[in-house]
Amino acid sequence: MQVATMPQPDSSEILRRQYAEDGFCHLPDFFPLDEIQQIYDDEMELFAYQLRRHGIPEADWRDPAGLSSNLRALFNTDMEAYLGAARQSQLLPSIHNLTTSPKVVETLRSLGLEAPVVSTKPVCHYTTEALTIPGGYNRTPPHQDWRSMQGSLDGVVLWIPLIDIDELSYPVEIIPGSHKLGLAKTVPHVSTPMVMDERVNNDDFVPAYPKRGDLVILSGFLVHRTSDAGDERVRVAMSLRYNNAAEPAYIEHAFPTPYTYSYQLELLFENFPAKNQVRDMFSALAS
Ligand SMILES: O=C(O)CCC(=O)C(=O)O
Ligand SMILES: [Fe+2]
Repeated sequence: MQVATMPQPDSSEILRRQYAEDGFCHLPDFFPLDEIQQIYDDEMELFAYQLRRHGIPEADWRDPAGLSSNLRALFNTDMEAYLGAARQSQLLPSIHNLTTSPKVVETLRSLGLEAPVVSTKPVCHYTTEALTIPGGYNRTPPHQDWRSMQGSLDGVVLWIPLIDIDELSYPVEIIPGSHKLGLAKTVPHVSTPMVMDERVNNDDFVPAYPKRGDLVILSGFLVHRTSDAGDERVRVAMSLRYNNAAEPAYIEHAFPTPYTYSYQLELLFENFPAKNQVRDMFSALAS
């Protein structure tokens, strides 16, 4: 006798429904560890170039204490150099490869982003109290990323730890289901507009503890923040943002963006580069 069975949803359908319900998902072991390690090493190499320039002894950056002492040493010696290295890390090919990797793009599609497009540059996070820029903020207050992205309604943030996250590594805290609030009310904050809305309670935040290789996906509307719970170790993570070019409201608004990108017309350093510097560089290349 034939038994009628309901068609079973496949795993990407289950994921999509879960994501639609919760506003986030945590995908364990999503990335090969060597890809994550490569990104981590590439980032640390940038800080190392600046440490070497200053003659600061380098510690082993794969050791949490070494990582912390390298970054703090540079931060305390030359904040411009620290910020330059941190900024430069946004432009690493290894990060851009991961941003556009087929598995990531496929996963975005499975969450309903029919035509995924990158919203803005990746953001690299180096989080610990000692690396707070004076007058700045090293963590994020409760916020929704859609307010800064202002792209498609189904825009997402991928949050990717480069180290294992535990209770004391400034975990990201989220409010499951808060994406359904839509755009929440905010007040100004030095870091990013802070959600201050009667529908959002402090007690509703829950921390996420993804490990290296895991992927956490957040709806642009999910309310989240950085936990205060951290120690002297540096928490290294990055976030990637995407929109869906096929989303009707985004099309209707002609693919707007709040991000501005421009450049300064004046030379940054007077008399640089001198003629011989360019010639010497190419001579060295030819030798
Ligand atoms: O890394 C964090 O603590 C928060 C990052 C975040 O909210 C973001 O990148 O949008
Ligand atoms: Fe965020």
